[in-house]
This record gives sequence, structure tokens and C-alpha cells, in this order.
Amino acid sequence: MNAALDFHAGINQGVAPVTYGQGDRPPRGDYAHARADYTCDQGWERYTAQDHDLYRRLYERQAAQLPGLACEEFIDAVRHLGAPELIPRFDALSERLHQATRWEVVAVPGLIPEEAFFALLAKRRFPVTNWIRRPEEFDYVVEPDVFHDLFGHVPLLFNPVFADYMQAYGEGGLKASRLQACELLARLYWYTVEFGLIATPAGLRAYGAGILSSAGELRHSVESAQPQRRPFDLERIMRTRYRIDDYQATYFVIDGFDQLFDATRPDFAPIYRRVAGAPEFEADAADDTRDQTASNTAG
Ligand code: HBI
Ligand code: FE
Repeated sequence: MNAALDFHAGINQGVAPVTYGQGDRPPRGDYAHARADYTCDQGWERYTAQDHDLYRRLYERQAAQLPGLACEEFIDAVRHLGAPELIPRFDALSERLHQATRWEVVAVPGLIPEEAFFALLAKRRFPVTNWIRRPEEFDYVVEPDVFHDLFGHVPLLFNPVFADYMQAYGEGGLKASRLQACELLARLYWYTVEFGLIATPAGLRAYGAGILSSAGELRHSVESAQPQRRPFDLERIMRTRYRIDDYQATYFVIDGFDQLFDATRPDFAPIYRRVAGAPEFEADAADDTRDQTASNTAG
């Protein structure tokens, strides 16, 4: 099996923390022609008119929902993706992005091993899948495609504080790999970069890419009474499992991107040690069972 299939098999066996639940289907992307760092050419010329039209329809559906649901920093930056009639050329997008925050967008064939992913983030290179979903996957695609990565992740990389957080996350990931703490760090990524909410003077808003690129979860995460919304708590996040095939049962809310960046400043090693010995929480765990235990013993 080539590296990707091994990696994919890893995902199937739950080795990689972020699994998009794709069964044992071979990976979509052309991993065989990827470079050693898993980057590849975007292959912009290979997109069909149907691909561009699908991107446009996905973009327009999400853009229409942003006011009142997406954070202002995202709304201000999404225009940097350019007109939605065509899937952006990554090299032109990288020129604009590099001027803003010294990040660039690099093409990858799809999900890549954690080490490779962290190494790219640590160099301010954001991996963007180069293929787009099929029309029948308009509402849901099991793996991140070019629309999820571009629309969901790239706009906030134009925000200087968030851009620095993403690089700090990548550097932390390289350390986590050495400390076998990738699962804990994957949860931090999941509950912030993918499914994070932010409190603003105008109310709750979404900044997570998985929410912002989702037709249904954007409104659900901000307005539904169903999910739990908890204040950002690094150790609680690291102890909380997450769902990959349904709306999140719990969202964590930050007060600002500075809070995220500050959270990545301390050395995580002692936090990993403390969290590793503590009980985990199910994705929908309502109370902090640690306190319940305390109250039971107290009672
Ligand atoms: N690969 N292309 C890509 N995109 C991701 O978001 C990604 C990945 N590999 C691993 C991964 N995310 C997660 O395991 C992170 O939590 C590290
Ligand atoms: Fe993502």
C-alpha cells in the first residue's frame, strides 16, 4: 500500500484523530504524485465547468448565511478568496495571503498524516485539498474538499492574531507528536479551528471552519437551544471526545482570538500529563463529572 493508503488505513483504524468517517474507500486524492511533504500541484486546469459551478453554488449558499452568524473578522476577510465564479488559483491567493500575514496556501491530495500537517502549519503553509466534492455530495462530504479548506479555513488566515495561533498550533503539534499527545491536540483543533464559537458584543458568532463551511451547522451552532456551549477551557477541551458525523453536541466559546493565541503559549507537557491521568468526557457530557465526583465524595 502506498503511504496515503497506509495513512488512510490509519484513519480507518482511528489512528488519526480527525476522521471524516469514510469507510475503507481508497483516498480520493492523487497521493502517488505528492511530494515528500505531501504537497502537490493544484492542477487548476483540470477543474471542469461543473467543478467551478459547484464551488460557486457552495460559496453563494454559505455567503448568504454569514451576516449575524459568522464573526466579523471572517466576513471582512472572505472577499480575499476572490469572485466565486471560479475555484481560486492557489498561487494568486497565496500572493494576497502572504502580503497580509506571511501565510501561503499549498495544494495537497486530501487528508495528510499529522506530522506532515503540523510541519506545514509550523512553516505558515496551509494545506488545501485540490479536489472538489461531487454534485451529489453538495450537502455533505466525508473528507475536507477544496471548498471546506478554502472557504472554511483560509479567510481567518488573513487575520494576524489567528494566523499566529495557527502557526503556534503547528509548532505545538510537532512537540505533541514527540509526546504522543496528538489526540489531545487534535481535540484542541477540533473545538477551536474547526468548530469554535466566539462571544462578541453583538452576540455569539462562529469562527470554526467546519461550521462556516456547513449549510446547516452554521445556524444550528449559533442559534439552536440543543447543543451545550461552554467557555473555552483548554484542559476540558483536551478531555472531551468529539463527533465526526453529526452536528457537535458541545461548542466551546472564546472571548477573542487573543485568548486562543495566549492559550498556546505555555509548555503543554505538564498539561498533557495532567489531562492524560484525568477521566474523559463524552461529546455531550452535560456537567463536569469531576465536580460531581467531588460533590458525591463531599456529600
Ligand atoms: N490533513 N489535509 C489535512 N487537513 C487537515 O485538517 C488535517 C490533516 N491531517 C491531520 C489533521 N487535520 C488532524 O489530525 C489535526 O488535528 C492534526
Ligand atoms: Fe478543516
